[in-house]
Amino acid sequence: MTTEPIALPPSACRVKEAAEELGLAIVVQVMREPTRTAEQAAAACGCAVAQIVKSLVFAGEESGRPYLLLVSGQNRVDERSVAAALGEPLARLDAERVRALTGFAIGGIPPFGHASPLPVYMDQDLLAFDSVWAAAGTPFAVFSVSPEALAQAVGARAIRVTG
Ligand code: 5CA
Repeated sequence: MTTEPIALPPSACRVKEAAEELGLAIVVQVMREPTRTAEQAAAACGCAVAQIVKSLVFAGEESGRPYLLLVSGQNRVDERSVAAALGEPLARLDAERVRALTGFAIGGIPPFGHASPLPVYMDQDLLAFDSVWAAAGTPFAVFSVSPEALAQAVGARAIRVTG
């Protein structure tokens, strides 16, 4: 039996390095089962769907500015609540635009380490947990983190995303 550590895929490695730069201590785990959706990630991590962090990229309808929303896996974004918190309505972006802004493909988008810095807002429901799980750059890679530590590291403002 080999005891050699298995190298992280490049996208997951970028997330690990970005965490180090932020001073956030995380262990990136590559799962055997896909973690592409919140439901899959919860099953693979053995946690509640609500403990999964969805990293969703939107653009302001008026400003065109991109925003990153960190949303609890069981919550749907209520556009009116979020518009009230951000001061403008949001529009969804297509997968290519999301990839260009973040440097990652949908299903593995991490909450930091993006190609361009994005203003970050965190679903306040995530703060109810001691730990949450987020994607680490690929649809098989995840890490756990305290939601407070994550919010602090990325400078996230807590908002209500549900109606
Ligand atoms: N790895 C999992 C758990 S962390 C994950 O990344 N989940 S996620 O919810 O953050 O990523 C999938 C999300 O991408 C979906 O909830 C959906 O809102 C969004 N999405 C899926 N397809 C598209 C698309 N074509 N364009 C834009 N957004 C999309």
